[in-house]
Amino acid sequence: MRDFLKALPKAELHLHIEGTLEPELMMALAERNGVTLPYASVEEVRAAYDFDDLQSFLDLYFQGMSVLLTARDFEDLAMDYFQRAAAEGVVHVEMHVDPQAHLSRGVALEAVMEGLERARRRAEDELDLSTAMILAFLRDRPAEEAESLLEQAAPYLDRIDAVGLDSAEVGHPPSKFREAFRRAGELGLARVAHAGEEGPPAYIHEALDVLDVCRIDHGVRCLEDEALVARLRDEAMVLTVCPLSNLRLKVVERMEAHPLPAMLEAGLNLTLNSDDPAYFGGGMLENFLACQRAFGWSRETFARLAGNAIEAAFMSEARRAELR
Ligand code: ES4
Ligand code: ZN
Repeated sequence: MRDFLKALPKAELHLHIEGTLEPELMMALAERNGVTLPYASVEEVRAAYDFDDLQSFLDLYFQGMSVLLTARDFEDLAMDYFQRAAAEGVVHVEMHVDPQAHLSRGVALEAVMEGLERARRRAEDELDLSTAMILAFLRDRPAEEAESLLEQAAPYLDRIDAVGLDSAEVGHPPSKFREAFRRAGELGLARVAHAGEEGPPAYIHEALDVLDVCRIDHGVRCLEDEALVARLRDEAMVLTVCPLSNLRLKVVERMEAHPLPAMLEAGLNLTLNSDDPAYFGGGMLENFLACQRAFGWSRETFARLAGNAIEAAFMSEARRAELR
C-alpha cells in the first residue's frame, strides 16, 4: 500500500510554504543570516513542537520564519520542500504565502516574491512539478492591512492564483474580509479561506456567502451543521482536509476519531493535504499513510481523493489532462 500511495500522483492544495521550514534549514539559515533562535540544536527545535491548539503552533510558526530574510532564503525554503514533495509523488503544489508576516519584519514583498518565483521555475524545469500561489491574509490582523497587501501585490498578480485567509480563526470571522475578497475577485483572483478548523460551522457558511470562495480549507467542523453538510455536498464544494495537522493541533484527539470517514460517507468533495509538513509530522505521503492506518481505506478511495485534488487545482487544462 505504501508503494501504491507513493506512486499515486498527488496534488497538494493546502500548504503554507513557511510551514515547510524544517529544523535543519531553520538552523542553517539562522547561522547564515546571524539570527538568534531560542534553540541550541535541531533536536531542541523538534522537541518544542508539542502543540495544544492552533495558537500555540502559530507562535512557533511565526518565530521560525524569522530566519527568512532574502530572496535566496525563500528560494531555498521552497526548493527544499519541492524536492521532498516530488520524491513522495507530489506532482502539483499550491502554496499559501503569508506576506504580512514578512513585511512586518522589514522583509520586502519583492524578496518573498522573487525567491518563490525562482523556486517555482526550478520546480517546473528540474522536477516536473507544477505550482500555484495563494496570497494569504492574516485574519488576526486588521482588514485594512489585507486590502493594502492586495494593492502592494499589483506587480505580481500574474503569478498569483488566489487569495486565502489563514492564522487565528476564532474571533476573526470571514465577513471581516468582505472588501479584500471583493477586490480580489475584481482583480481576477480566485478565493479560498480557512474555515471550520477551530471556528464554528457558521464561519463556513459565511466564507461561502460573503467571500465567494471556491474551496474551504479544513472545514472539518461542518458535521456539526446538517444543513451545511447538505449545502457543501450539493455544491460539490472542495474541502482541503489536513489529517496530521488536525491531530497535532488537537482538533481531534486521535486519528481514529477524525471526522474524515463520516465526511466521506456524507458525499463531500474531499482532498488530503499536509498544511505545515515541517511542524505536523510529515508531508503528503505521511498524511495518506496516517489515513490508511486509521481508516483502512481502499486504493480506490485514495485514488478518488487524489483525483478530486487534480480536478480542483489551479492549473491549466493541458496540465490537468496530463495528470488525469
Ligand atoms: C495554519 Cl494549520 C493553520 N491554520 C491556520 N492558519 C495557518 N497558517 C499556517 N498554518
Ligand atoms: Zn492551513
